[in-house]
Amino acid sequence: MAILNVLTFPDDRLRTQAKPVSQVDDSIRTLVADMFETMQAEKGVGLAATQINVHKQVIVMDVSDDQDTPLVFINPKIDAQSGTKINEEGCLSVPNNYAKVERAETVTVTALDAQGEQFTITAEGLLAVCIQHEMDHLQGKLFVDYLSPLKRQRIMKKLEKEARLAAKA
Ligand code: K1U
Ligand code: ZN
Repeated sequence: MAILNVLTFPDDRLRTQAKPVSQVDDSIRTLVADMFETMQAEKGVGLAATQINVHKQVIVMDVSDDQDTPLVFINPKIDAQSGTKINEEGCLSVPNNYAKVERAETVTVTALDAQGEQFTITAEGLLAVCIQHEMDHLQGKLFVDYLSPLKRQRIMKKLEKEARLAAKA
């Protein structure tokens, strides 16, 4: 297993559209294992393959308190959604920045698991937020895209400055 580098906003590679997985094989299961290790090392509750510069429709997630309920979504599709709710969001690709984003309150998603088996889940709360956030990543979209241009620009300048300082150190 390996801890992989997480791309940081405004890296253009985060804007790549992920392609569907044609076969869930051992190379995908290795990717999934590496993504879980990376997510846990970065103390996140979700991770999309886009964030580690792999442009395949693969998401890992664990929103449980004890981090003992791993979920894998391959080629996810939203079948239904209802309601709206505003939640505070963060992102491992936009470190140390949080903002309120409006999303569907409940979503029903169909995807493949790590064995290639199809499953359907209806989610609400943090799981619903996280599913929508990670599915956005696969489309090259970030939570900062829901903010005003001014707020987005401020976050971008701050992260660019931090990256410059880190490169000098
Ligand atoms: O996509 C990512 O970068 C992971 C992201 C998922 C997410 C969590 C909550 C709302 C939207 C998206 C994170 O893991 S953010 C950091 C985090 O650890 C966290 C945030 C909220 C609750 C619990 C944990
Ligand atoms: Zn994110």
